[in-house]
Amino acid sequence: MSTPSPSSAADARRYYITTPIYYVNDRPHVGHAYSTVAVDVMHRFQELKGARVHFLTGTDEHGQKIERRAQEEGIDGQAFTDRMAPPFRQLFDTMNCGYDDFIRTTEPRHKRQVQALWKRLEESGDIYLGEYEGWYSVSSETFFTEKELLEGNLDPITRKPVERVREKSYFFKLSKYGPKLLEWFESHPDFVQPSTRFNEVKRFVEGGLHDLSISRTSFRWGIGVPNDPQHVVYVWLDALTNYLSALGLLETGPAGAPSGQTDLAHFWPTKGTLSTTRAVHVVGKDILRFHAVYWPAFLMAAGLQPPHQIWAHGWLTADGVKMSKSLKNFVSPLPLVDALGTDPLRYYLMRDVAFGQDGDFSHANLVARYTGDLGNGLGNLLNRVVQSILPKATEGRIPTPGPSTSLEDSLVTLAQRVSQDTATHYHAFAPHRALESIWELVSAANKYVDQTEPWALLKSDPNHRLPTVLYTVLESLRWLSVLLSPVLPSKCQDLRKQLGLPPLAVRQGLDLWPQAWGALIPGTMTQPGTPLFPRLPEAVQDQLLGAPIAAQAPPPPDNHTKKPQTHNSNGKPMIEFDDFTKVDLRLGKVLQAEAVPKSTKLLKLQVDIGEPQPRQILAGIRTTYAPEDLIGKKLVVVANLKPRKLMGLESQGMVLAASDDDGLSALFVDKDITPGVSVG
Ligand code: ME8
Repeated sequence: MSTPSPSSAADARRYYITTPIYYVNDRPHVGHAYSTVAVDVMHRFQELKGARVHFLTGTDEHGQKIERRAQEEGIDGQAFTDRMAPPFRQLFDTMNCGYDDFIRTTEPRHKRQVQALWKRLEESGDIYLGEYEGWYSVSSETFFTEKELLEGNLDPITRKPVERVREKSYFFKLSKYGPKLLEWFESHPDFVQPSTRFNEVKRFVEGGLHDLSISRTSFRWGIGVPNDPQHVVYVWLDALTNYLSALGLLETGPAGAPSGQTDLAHFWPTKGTLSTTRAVHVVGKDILRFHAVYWPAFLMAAGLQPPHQIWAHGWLTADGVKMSKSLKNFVSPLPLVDALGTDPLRYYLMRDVAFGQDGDFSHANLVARYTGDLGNGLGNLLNRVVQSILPKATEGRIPTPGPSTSLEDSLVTLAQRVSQDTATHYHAFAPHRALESIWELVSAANKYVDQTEPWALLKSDPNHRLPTVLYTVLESLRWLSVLLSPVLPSKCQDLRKQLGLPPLAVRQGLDLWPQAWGALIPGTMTQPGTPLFPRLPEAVQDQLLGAPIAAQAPPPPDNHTKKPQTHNSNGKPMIEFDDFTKVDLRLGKVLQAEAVPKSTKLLKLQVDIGEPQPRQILAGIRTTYAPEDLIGKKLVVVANLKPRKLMGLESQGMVLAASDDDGLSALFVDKDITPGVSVG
């Protein structure tokens, strides 16, 4: 039997892991959940291995983008950000992300640190006053050179228009740090992951660095530059400093010496603690340059150690285009959590997209992973043994195993290999690989049940072979409850409870990773509960499968090169007149309307569009219209859309409606026009 082993010195280290801090210009979406869940997975893995972890996330609340949004709302920046920040925290709570700290850049603790960092950069002689003239993108709060822009002076990432700026500005002597950065890259070959991204960073620095404008004078919503209140600190210098502020690193003490400060300050590496302290920033690839070039240069100038690693993951995309607040082509995570639960969404995000690469979000894959991997794979394995057989075989107690055969031996060997592989993959920030590896064990254990047929042994050999078989499956499930816990934290607690095990209790210096077979104690009472992943009701499946991605968006930019404009400002592809005439838009009159049972959104309409029989059309407008409001109304119908099924009912067209966050409005016609006439 195995007992948890004290971890090696390397695992007993401090581990500081951060997400980006997110702009609060809009509501959070599944992309923000993605980064934060990924960091949560790594944090939970490191804790299982006995590390002392500090996990930081938060919100980026200054800058012109936020100021403009606040002005649109007619409120000041503080009131606006106070309203916009909580949904981010709530989303991360809903996603069960166990962050240790949530920092907001409007907090006094952060402002003090930004001003302290500024003073250090000034003391090192790396700041001078000048004038900036060039392009600025408010949507990504970034300065761009002319050649980086897309056709039509568009930001290469957000595709929003950039603005010409000319104003007094303080500059940071970034150009001076090119050689030092290249030296750092050379001596820290893992500084940026994945390595292909590291190559891009190196090429960028090798191409020569320009000094960086680090203050703005044309707006006010930011942190004042010490001793020059006309200027606010550039929002990226402000934002990056959050990683130090949360540790209180610059609170006191001379440059480069975190000593004498809070214990948290020891999470930032110094030359003396490199082997025991790791600081890792996980970011999306869109913001790698800020983290891998500007940030280490600022830190070097301030006499501080750069972080250990920057991990740049890929994007969740819709039709190949990054989901983003500015393009509004994103999926909202909360309805998915309502439909499936938190852990299945975490699983999908970590499994379906290779970490480091882009991946299209797919409702169909989400449902397939839930039903297949989770329900039929893991859930079924537990169910087959703990629910179905154990109560009959042992009255629910863990049996004492007898001698093993080659079938058990090979399952144990496989479990041991899977455990090692899984740890390697988590270590390497490859949660998709870790899960692939874990599912080798899920499948092998299910196959073992098929081969050993415990339900037959219950009759033929209940006292000899059956206990060994049941113990083997139960112990496999115990291993799975640890291996999977970084990704499925609450389902694994449930799984452990059903196995009669206590929750996993992480402790610094204690390695809980499964190593030796046989820790389940015979005689322990199991507690069969409800299935881990109950079958999805058909209505929920239909709703998920019919769910649209909020808006269509243009194809990805081709590495910042200029391309002819193929999309309009709404991200829609430009079409020929002939394409437009293919759509048969017709005036329809609503004859009957009724709610679709079990659907909160759908109404079933019978619409006269000038044909002998009315058309049955399902319209997702129930949240705004009662059926009786619609009878006799004339609206615009797409009459040549191929029929499709929603909630088991055929929809033979589509009703046009406009919607935003606050609701929707169907496109009614206000004159008495004959049903069936073309609209165009
Ligand atoms: O850039 N797929 O904030 P932001 C995957 N405030 N991840 C995505 C994503 C997608 N489609 N969309 C967003 C900022 N993200 C700055 C950061 S850090 C000091 C300052 C995630 O609100 C991803 O991590 O634009 C990306 O880097 C981050 O959100 C950008 O969030």
